[in-house]
Amino acid sequence: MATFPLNGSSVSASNTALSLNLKPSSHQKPSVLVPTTIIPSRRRRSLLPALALTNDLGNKFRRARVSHITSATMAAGLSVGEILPPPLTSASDLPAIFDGTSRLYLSYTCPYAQRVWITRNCKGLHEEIKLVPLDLKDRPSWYKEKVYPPNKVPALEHNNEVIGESLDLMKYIDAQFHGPQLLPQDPARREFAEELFSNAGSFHKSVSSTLKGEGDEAVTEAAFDDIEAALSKFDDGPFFLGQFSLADIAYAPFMERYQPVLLDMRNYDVTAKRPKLATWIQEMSKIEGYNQTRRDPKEHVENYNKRFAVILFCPTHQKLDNHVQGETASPLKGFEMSRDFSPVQQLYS
Ligand SMILES: N[C@@H](CCC(=O)N[C@@H](CS)C(=O)NCC(=O)O)C(=O)O
Repeated sequence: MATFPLNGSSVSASNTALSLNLKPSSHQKPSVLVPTTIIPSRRRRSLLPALALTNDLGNKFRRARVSHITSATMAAGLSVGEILPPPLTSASDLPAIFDGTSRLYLSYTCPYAQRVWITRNCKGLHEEIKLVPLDLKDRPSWYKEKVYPPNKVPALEHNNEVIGESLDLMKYIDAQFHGPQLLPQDPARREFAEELFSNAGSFHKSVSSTLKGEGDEAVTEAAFDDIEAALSKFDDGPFFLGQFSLADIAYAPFMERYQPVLLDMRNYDVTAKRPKLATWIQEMSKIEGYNQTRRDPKEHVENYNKRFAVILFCPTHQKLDNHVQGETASPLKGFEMSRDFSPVQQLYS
């Protein structure tokens, strides 16, 4: 079994991020959704400040050509770039709640919210479900008081109710709204989808415990081996259920983070000796409804490094001094400045 080397040779990146260069769909209103092709890239940068799409890596996501389009991506708005609203803060007013508008309360950086956002995009519901992003670090008090008492994202306001929990919301949106069905009818595939949904939490726990330095690395190895095995179950397509489905959406935000973070922090390539996973990552990068939500892998790496810096020995970089413990800003500042992202960058060049 392969290990997580703390030092060692560079990891070969077997996948390349691609994205789409397709024609805008006709049903969207230009006031909200603007074809990316008509926005000069500099202007786009100023329009989309919160997104990874503002940087060079992000722009690469938009440029490549697609070779395989699922029915879901066909309805997903394709190259139409949505102008994302800025996150609401404690200074922002409560939206006109229960006025008949369907609203998805989310954070652009939350992987759970990202699941629901991808579902909305892949069903082509950009007009029907309005995005209401929150700044989780400076959350408006009305969110807990008037919108969603658990005070978490995602939450969906629909039919005079507000409901939460990402896996439930994905299924709810798929069942209640129009657009391509993102779960197949076949009972065996549906059953397997449920199995994958219930295993998603333990997959996340296994990997994050390794990243925190708490868990046995073999557990994380086994978790990725399980993913490889799951991707082998149906051979009529590269996705978990053969064709693209909610099962892929449930895992994509986590894989988006774990692939670059494990590569950077542990010099561990999740796709090595896992050809199905390598292909899955590549095929996912062609799903425009997903790409619209995706963030820069460097940002994920920086975020995880900040979260885990006090407990981790980072193999490719200097060990942080003990005095970092209990502090945040100043010692980490120098650390961030010295980051070398070349292994992560290789994944996407
Ligand atoms: N089980 C929930 C988890 C949602 C969740 O933990 N969201 C985080 C952001 S990624 C959150 O809202 N945290 C705010 C808090 O806990 O105060 C789901 O799947 O929707």
